[in-house]
Amino acid sequence: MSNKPLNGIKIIDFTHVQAGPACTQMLAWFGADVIKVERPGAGDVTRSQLRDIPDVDALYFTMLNSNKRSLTLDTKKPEGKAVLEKLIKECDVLVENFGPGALDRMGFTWERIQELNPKMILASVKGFSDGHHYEDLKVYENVAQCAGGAASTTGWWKGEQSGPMISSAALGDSNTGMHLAIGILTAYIGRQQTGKGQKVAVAMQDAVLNLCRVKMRDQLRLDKLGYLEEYPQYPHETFSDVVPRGGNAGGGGQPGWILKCKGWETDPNAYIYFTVQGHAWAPICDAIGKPEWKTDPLYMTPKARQPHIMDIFGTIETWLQDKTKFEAVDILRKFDIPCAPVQSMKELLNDPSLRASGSIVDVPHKERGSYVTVGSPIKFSDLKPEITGSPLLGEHTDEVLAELGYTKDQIAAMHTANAV
Ligand code: CAO
Repeated sequence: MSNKPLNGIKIIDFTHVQAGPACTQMLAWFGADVIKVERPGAGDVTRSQLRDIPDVDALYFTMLNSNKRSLTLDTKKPEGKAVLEKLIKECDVLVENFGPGALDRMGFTWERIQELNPKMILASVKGFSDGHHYEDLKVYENVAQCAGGAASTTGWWKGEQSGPMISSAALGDSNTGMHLAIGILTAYIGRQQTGKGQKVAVAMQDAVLNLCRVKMRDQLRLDKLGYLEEYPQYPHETFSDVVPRGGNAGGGGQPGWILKCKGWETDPNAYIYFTVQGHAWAPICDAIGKPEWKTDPLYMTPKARQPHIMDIFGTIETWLQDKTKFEAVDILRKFDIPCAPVQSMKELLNDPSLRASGSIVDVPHKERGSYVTVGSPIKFSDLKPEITGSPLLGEHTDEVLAELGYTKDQIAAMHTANAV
């Protein structure tokens, strides 16, 4: 394998489920040696969750753990603890996302870790930050979306479907992992200056809130003004004192909505997202065959359009009714209108551009043959991440123990201690 920028960085990957594994997987793609420490017998719970093939690692696991090595250790037993101690002495980073206090209960407090290796960077994901009044809570994705402000500001504000809504994007899990990766690399660069490690923590609530900062912006504006002019409630409905849910509204300075295209009656994704950029009004009128709107005072300015923006979207939908989402985008792109088809997972899986860019890749796997996964969304001019298959449970136990100096007999004894 060719040289990668993170070659030489050794990471103990004491993570499970999604938030931690997404972080360490990305660091592994960029060259770090990521050793996943797993409980003997079962390993990361995602190995067996939502399986599509009996007795084979689930896609939930394979898609979050590529490019890693797997070491099985019972870190509650003395033999396992001893190996973990050796690893801590030899590695640069320990990443974990256990429930609050689990690492301390195992005997690996921050003080102990520093004693073993003052250069160690300890990186943690928790639901809430240290000292937070909910710091003791265990947290999964949707819990974080609720705690971090995403759920209260997503969804419909009236009608049968109203109520807080969860996004399918992993704002709590993978997003927190990405924040943690930035923290780890920052601490690593810091260590080059100081020679010392440090503790890096990202709370899922904070990572969600960080992505919701424009909604906090809206709360502050609402507090001052009493209304939010870009929300669909404006100007015909009343605002309460909290940011309302805006359905599919643009959310920024330009109105937008999801519009039906040809076939929407049977295809759940026959829609496009359409954005009305203020300065692109003339091309929009030309594109949808309404040139007279360019000079009509009821349509000429964003302010004039806002009171009947939903009717304008209705007219655009009429224009769309004989066009598929792809045909529509092909027309609108010629007019420089920001828009996109609503893409299904099936369409994304088969998208030749995503394959060509490496954003979707096929990787070999010892038991599956191969599996499709989402590749690196970060592209470099001098680095092409090669995505390799996820490890089988304990696949690299002997190899890692040997690297730590264990003899064949000691490794055999470890297998006996690991036996469940
Ligand atoms: N050997 C022995 N014991 C091990 C082990 C190993 N190799 N690996 C883990 N364990 C033990 C831990 O020591 C801990 O034991 P105790 O609770 O007795 O101290 C236990 O396994 C793991 O506990 P947990 O609290 O992490 O696991 P859980 O399934 O009850 O909770 C989760 C899962 C995700 C809710 C919790 O880990 C959590 O809140 N993590 C922080 C936030 C987070 O990352 N959430 C997102 C997960 S991605 O969706």
